Amino acid sequence: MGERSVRNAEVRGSTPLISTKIFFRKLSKTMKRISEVNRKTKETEISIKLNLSGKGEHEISTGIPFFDHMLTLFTVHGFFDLFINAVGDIEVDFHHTIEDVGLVLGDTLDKALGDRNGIKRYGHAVTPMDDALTSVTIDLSKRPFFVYNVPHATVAAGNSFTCLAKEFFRAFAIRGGMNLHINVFYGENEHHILESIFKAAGRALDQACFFDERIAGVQSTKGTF
Ligand SMILES: [Mn+2]
Repeated sequence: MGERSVRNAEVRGSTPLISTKIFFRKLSKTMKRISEVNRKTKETEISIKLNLSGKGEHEISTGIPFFDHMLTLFTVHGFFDLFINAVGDIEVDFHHTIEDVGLVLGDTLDKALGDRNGIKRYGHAVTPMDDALTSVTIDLSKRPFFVYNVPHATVAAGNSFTCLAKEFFRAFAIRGGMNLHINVFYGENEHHILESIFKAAGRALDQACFFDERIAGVQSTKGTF
């Protein structure tokens, strides 16, 4: 039943087959949740577009190939569509660019989520990658908190990235208004550990952003986040 027939039914004074409130709740489940944020500082210039109801399509360029690889895993396993163009002072080191992508992605997420009505709010995923096993738990409560329990890898990735990933996720959690717990149970290869983290993060966030038709308003006994 379309919006017009709902309206027509109301105009005619008859009882519509579907209430306007329910109709708009149904509409909100199918509409695209898209946002765009651009940010320029003396250290980085970043442009991000995000569609939370996507298909895993991506175009990611940060100037840091390993980071692009991780963000691609996050996008594909979270079924987001993500466009990132980041130009940063990577001649200094990767820190500014990685942290700032986290900040802007957090802002983009917050914007795409809007009032956060009707979403499950919580998401949890446990994801293996060869020798590594990671759990990521998310609460999109607008109460930012960040826990990062990641063991020191004995086999490092090309450039050690575990500390930089921490900066990315901390910035993402704070600006995205989420409680984010990353717990790596075990793993020895840093590349595998990080893959399991980014995949689990995508899967957990997909779950937390998912609409549940039983939820009216926000999923909180307070009635607000
Ligand atoms: Mn890989």
